[in-house]
Amino acid sequence: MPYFTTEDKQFFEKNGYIIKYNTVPDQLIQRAIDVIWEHIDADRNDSETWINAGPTGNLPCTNYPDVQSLLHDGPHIDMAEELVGKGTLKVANNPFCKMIYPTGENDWSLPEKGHMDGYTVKGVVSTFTLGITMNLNDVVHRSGGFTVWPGTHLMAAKYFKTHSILNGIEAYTKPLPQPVEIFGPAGTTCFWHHYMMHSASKNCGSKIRMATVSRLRWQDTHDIMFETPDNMWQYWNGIE
Ligand SMILES: O=C(O)CCC(=O)C(=O)O
Repeated sequence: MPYFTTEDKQFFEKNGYIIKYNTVPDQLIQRAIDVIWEHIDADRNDSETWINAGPTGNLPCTNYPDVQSLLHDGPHIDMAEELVGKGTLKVANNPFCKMIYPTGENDWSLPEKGHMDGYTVKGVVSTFTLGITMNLNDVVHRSGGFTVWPGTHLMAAKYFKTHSILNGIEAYTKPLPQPVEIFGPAGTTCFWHHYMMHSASKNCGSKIRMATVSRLRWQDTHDIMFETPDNMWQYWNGIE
C-alpha cells in the first residue's frame, strides 16, 4: 500500500512539501521526548519555566538512540523513497531536536521570510534531497509550527539555471508566496524539498514546540550535487 497518492505527489511537485499525519509511533515519540527534556533548561512540571527557555538551536541529543529511532524505526525513509526512488537515499542528518519556546506574548504573525539550507554560505554546496520535520507534541496554530513558502523550490531551481549554485543567497525573488504554518497533533510530519524556503513560526502558545528535522540525501549526491538538470525532477523517480 503506497504512502502517497498521485494527488499527494502532484501537490509535492507544485508546492514543494506534503504533510502526513500519524506517521510516528507513540512509543518512539515518548522515548525521544524523555531524552529531549534532559537537554532543556526548564522544569518539565512547571510551565512557567518554559517561557523563553533554552537552549535554542539544535539540542545536543541527535546521537541518542531514542532520538535516532524516530527516523530509523518509523516509516519515514520508506516514505521519502516513495517520492525520490526506492534504494536511492541515505541519511544526511539524523534528527535535529528543535524547540521553539513559548514567548509569553500574544502578538503572533507569520514570519516575513525564512531561509534555504545548504546553499547560503558563499562557496559551499551542502546538498541534501529531502527534509523531514516531525512534530513530537501537539502543535496548534500560532505555536511555533514549521513554516514553508510553497513553490519556492521552483523559484530556486529556476534561479540556479542562470546563477552559480555556489551562492543561493539571492535565489528567492520577491514577492514571496504566502507562507504556510504547519500544525497538527504529535506525529504530524512534513516532507519538504531541499530548495524550499522554511522557518519556524513564533510561539504564542503555552507549550514548548517540540519537533525534529532530519535530512536525507541521494546516495550518489557527490556525483550530482553540482548539476542543475533542465528537469528538476530528473533524480526523483517518484515524481518525474
Ligand atoms: O524549527 C523549525 O521548525 C525550523 C527548522 C529550520 O529552520 C531548519 O531546520 O533549518
